[in-house]
Amino acid sequence: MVEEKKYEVWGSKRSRAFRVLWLLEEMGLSYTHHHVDFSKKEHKSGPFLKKTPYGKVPVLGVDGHYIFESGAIIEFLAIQHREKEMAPPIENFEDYGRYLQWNFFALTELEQPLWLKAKHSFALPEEYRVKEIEKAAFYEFSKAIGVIERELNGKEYLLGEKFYACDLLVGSVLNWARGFDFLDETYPNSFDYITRLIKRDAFLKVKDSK
Ligand SMILES: N[C@@H](CCC(=O)N[C@@H](CS)C(=O)NCC(=O)O)C(=O)O
Repeated sequence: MVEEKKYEVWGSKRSRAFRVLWLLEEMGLSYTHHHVDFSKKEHKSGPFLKKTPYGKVPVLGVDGHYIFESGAIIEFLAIQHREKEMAPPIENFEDYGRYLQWNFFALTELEQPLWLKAKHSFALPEEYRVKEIEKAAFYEFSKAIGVIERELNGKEYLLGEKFYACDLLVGSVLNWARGFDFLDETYPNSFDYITRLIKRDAFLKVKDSK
């Protein structure tokens, strides 16, 4: 178990770094946040590429070591600080399995259609963008959100009564979907869920920070 570690997070809160900052706030861990200015290509600069060869955010730093990939960072923090109860105990076969399942589902099934839309709207160089792909992205997202919608029926959180990091990961993707007009009251359980999650103190603390 990690005690009194001082974490550093690189990445704008408008990027996937938000989910890492949100988790650190939920856990009450101290950290330093470094903005990375894409317009100045700071993410492709020498010092930044020493932290991550991929030149993308978020990056978590601790004790001179660096981790990239938001999902890995979230799992790392949740397990290193398991006393914060952001993941079910790993000995709890059923809950820990379902927790991991939703983390992976968030990143591979829910997020990818949104990322596909984003890449073909603004992230890729113009010559690689295929505008028509949005229809396929929406279709794929609809299938994935249907699973979340059914899972949340009569439940506060994905695993029941308790908020875990899988809610944070799924929530951060659903918040993105809301911004893309991919998620509205057509999916009432998911819409209520994300409306609840974005009112959490830790979420608001990051959102309202400078
Ligand atoms: N799978 C990665 C994706 C990281 C990623 O694409 N980050 C974006 C910001 S949200 C980025 O750094 N983009 C800059 C670039 O692609 O050059 C993760 O979840 O951390």
